[in-house]
Amino acid sequence: MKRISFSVLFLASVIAFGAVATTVNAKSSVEVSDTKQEKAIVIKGSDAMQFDLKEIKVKAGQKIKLTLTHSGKLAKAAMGHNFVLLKAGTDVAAFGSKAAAARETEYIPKSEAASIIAHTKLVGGGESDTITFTAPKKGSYTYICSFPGHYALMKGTFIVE
Ligand SMILES: [Cu+2]
Repeated sequence: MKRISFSVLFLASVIAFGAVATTVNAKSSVEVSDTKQEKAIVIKGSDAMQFDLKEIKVKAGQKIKLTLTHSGKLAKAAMGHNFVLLKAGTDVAAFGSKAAAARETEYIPKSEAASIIAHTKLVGGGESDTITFTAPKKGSYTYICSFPGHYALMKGTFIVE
């Protein structure tokens, strides 16, 4: 009698465990297919030293295809723009001054590579550049244009949900 009730209990727990495992599997597969969807973003930089987007929202782990377009007419040397996504906790002012001195690498300072998640190349009027990268973990990140003097105005928040 004792033996029978034990095996019934065992069987019940196997069924219960199986149900939990199925639920977990179903949920993670939904999340995976969600983040696998590539997100296309187009951001514009103007001759008035402005980005048209002040905020970009994506999901953690999502594949991002970002295009920066210079909607103006001014040359790269006078009004160049790039898109630089910085790691959380980066001192934007300190990064900006290092970037301003990195003219030979189009204002992407090699010494600060560890602070950069992704960046486009520098573009002039009418040009564009597209990059792909994977969204970092949940959080709030800052993106800037690192052309000298631009980050004060050309700055936005990259929100990962
Ligand atoms: Cu700029």
